Amino acid sequence: MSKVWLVTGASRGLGREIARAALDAGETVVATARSADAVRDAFAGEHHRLHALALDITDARAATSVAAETVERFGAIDVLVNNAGYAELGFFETFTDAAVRRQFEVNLFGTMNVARAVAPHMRQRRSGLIVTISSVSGLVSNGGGAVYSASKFAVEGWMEGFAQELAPMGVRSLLVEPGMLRTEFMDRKSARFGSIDIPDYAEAIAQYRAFVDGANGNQPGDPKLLAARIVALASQGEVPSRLVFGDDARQWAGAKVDQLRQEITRSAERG
Ligand code: NJP
Repeated sequence: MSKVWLVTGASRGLGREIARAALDAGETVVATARSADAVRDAFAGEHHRLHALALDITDARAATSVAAETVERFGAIDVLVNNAGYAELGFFETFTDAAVRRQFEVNLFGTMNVARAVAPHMRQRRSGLIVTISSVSGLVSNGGGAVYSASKFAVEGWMEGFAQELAPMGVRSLLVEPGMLRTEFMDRKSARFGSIDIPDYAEAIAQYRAFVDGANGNQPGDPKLLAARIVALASQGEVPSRLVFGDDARQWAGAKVDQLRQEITRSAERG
């Protein structure tokens, strides 16, 4: 029987590919973004099992009504894909406090809003899967990515614990940590840059922006492949708790684990 998927951030990028892959697998998909028209345009009459709804994830009430409307119309939410997000890129001191808060408002609190709206329904049914699109930047932080990483580390910390709370009630969790994916994530349409000029950082920031502009459109990760992996995993009885996707992500995450392990050992030696 067809399952019901609720996907956030489905107007483009990874969310759109996940929605497409689920539709191609025969599922019913409620695809959301801030504008329902943007979602409809992205799929342009492709599927009768696609239902586009407007959802700005920073609006907790809207998240609750989208979850309720989905359950009322389709009887269930089997899979939630908490995907919507964006990046504040640049050096920490170049961000206003408002920009840092906006990053958390979307990536952390927005993602929590949607989970909070859907989890009661899944608990009640003792069934469901929450897929959270985090990032390898939720495991590793680098200069230029401190603010984005802070939001994704927070997502990791929250979801790692919340998953344990949900597991006894039959609700499963998959945290996804992709490396760099060919989406519009690094495009000026999605990414934002720090706005405060600090001469000490000027040269490093110029290099960082050149890196971002050069990487935009040339990222190694294929969002279609990741979408297919997620849809395949969702149909399995046993879902892993994490999916680190891409050679770049596995390298960075592996190096971080090695470094942590060394530091833990050295900490013990120091007494
Ligand atoms: O980015 P992009 P991705 N409320 O810019 C939506 C993570 N990730 O697909 O409302 C609701 O092509 C926006 O919709 P719209 C990343 O952190 C990526 O790459 O129309 N929706 C659009 O559909 C994020 O969590 C990479 O503007 C909101 C979508 O989000 C996820 O992957 C690497 C919204 C963004 O599409 C998808 O990003 C990585 C809001 N307030 C993790 N704000 C990567 N691409 O390299 C934005 O490790 N959206």
